[in-house]
Amino acid sequence: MTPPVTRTTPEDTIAAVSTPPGEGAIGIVRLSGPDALRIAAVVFHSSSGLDIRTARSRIYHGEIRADDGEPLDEVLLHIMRAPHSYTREDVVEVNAHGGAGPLQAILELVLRKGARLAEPGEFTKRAFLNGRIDLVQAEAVIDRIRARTRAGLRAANAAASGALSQAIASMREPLLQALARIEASVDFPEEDLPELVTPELQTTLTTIAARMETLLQTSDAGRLYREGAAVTIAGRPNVGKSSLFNALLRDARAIVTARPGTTRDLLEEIITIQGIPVRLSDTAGLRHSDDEVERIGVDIARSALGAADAVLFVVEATDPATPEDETLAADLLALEVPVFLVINKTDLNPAPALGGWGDRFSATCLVSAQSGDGLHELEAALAKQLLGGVSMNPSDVLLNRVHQRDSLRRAHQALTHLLADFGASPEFLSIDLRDALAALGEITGESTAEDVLDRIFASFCIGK
Ligand SMILES: Nc1nc2c(ncn2[C@@H]2O[C@H](COP(=O)(O)OP(=O)(O)OP(=O)(O)O)[C@@H](O)[C@H]2O)c(=O)[nH]1
Ligand SMILES: [Mg+2]
Repeated sequence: MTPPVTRTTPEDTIAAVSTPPGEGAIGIVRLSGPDALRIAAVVFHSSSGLDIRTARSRIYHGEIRADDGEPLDEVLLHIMRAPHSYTREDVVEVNAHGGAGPLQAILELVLRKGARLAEPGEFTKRAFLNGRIDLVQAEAVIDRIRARTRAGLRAANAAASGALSQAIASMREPLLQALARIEASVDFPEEDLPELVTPELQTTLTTIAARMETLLQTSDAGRLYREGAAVTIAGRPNVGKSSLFNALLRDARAIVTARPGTTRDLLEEIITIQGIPVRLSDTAGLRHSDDEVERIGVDIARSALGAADAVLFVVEATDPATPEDETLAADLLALEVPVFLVINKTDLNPAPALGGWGDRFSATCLVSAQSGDGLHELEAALAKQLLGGVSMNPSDVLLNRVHQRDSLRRAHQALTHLLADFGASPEFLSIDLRDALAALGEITGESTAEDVLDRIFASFCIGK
C-alpha cells in the first residue's frame, strides 16, 4: 500500500491576533493547543469568579489583567473545548476591544504565559493535521477570505464543503482496491487467486480516467473565479473604446469626446462579468502619431495587450474594414490571445457589412455603446470564452489550484499508461497504480510533501 505520511500532532499552544490590524469595534486574540485554557485562566478574571479551567464551552464575561493586577481590557472569553473547535484542540478566543493597544498587550501577555506566536495559517494547518479538514478544504478557507465576487465565494464554499475531496476520494477508492488485489497476487503467486486483470477492472479504470479528464477541464474555471481575468479594449481612435469601457462599467469613468486621440493613459477598473472578476482596461487609440503623449499612450496600450486574457477589438459599424483596421487586426491576432471583433455604433448602422472581416475572431459582437444594445450578448460571449468554452457553474466541483491540476494530470498519466499496457504483469500495474494514488493523495494532503504543505500554509494570513 502507499505508505501514509506520518505527521505528529502539535503539542504546543499557539496564539495570534486573528482580526485585521487597525481600529475596530472588537478584536480577537486566539489561542489553540493543550495549554490554551490554563494560559487563559492565568490572565482572565471572570466577573462571576468562575475558574475557567473547568468551565464548559461557552462565552464568559470578565477582564484581562496584567501581572501586577492592572486591568488591560474588559472582554468576552469564548471557550471551545476539543474536539469541537476550528483546530479540534482546546481553543480560547479573547474578544477584546479592537485596536493595536489592547490586542497587542493581551497577545504579549499570553506569550509570556507560555503560548508561542502562531505562524501564518497555523490554526488552519492544525485543523488539517488533526484531521478536521483535508488540504482541499484548508485551501478553500483562504479562497473564501480572498473571494472577490459572489461566484468566487460560491466556488470556495463548494470546495470547503468537501465536494472536490469527495470526487477525489471516489477515484482513490477503486484504485486502492485494485492495488490491494494485485499486490496479494504478487505476494502469493502460488495461491489460486481469482483472475485479477479482468475486463471489469479495465472498465472501472477507464471510467476513472475519463472522470479525471473531465475534472482537469475545470481547472481554468477554478483559477478564473479565484484570480479573475484581464480584458483589454483596443482599436483605432474614435471608434468608441472609452464609451464601451464606460458602458461595461455602468459608470462614466473615461473621458469620451468626438475628437480622435482622447484617451492617452491606460484606464483600469475591476468589473464582474457573470461572476468572473475582470480587470478591464481602456487604451489609447492605436495609430501612428507625432504627438509625444499620444505615442507613449500607444506604447502602453501595446504592452497591456500582451498581458491580456482576451482583447476586445472595436471597430465602427459605419465604416467598412479599412486597410488600417486590417493591419491592426493582423497585429492583434498575432498576440495569440482570444480577440473579439466588437462592431460598435450599430445605432447608426444596424446592419453593417461583416463580409470583409472573415471568421478569424473568437467571436463577433454587434453593440452600441451609446444605447447599450448587444452588451449582454458581448458579456455572455466573453464569459464563455474565458471559461474555456465550457459552460461552468461556480458551485460545480472545480479544480481551484495549479498544484491540484498538476497532481491530477500525473494521476491521469499513470492511469493512461497502465491502460495502454493492460495485459502487463501485475508488478507493472501496481507501479502505475501507486503513482496514480500518490498523485491523488497530494491533492487532499495524504501524501503531500512537508515543504509543499509549509508553502501552502505560509500564504495564509497570521491568525487564520
Ligand atoms: N452613435 C454612437 N456614437 C458613439 C457610440 N460609441 C461612441 N460614440 C461616439 O464616438 C466618439 C468617440 O468615442 P470614444 O468612446 O471617445 O472613442 P475612443 O475609441 O475611446 O476614442 P480615443 O480615446 O480617441 O481613441 C464620441 O463622440 C462618442 O460619443 C455609439 O455606440 N453610437
Ligand atoms: Mg478613448
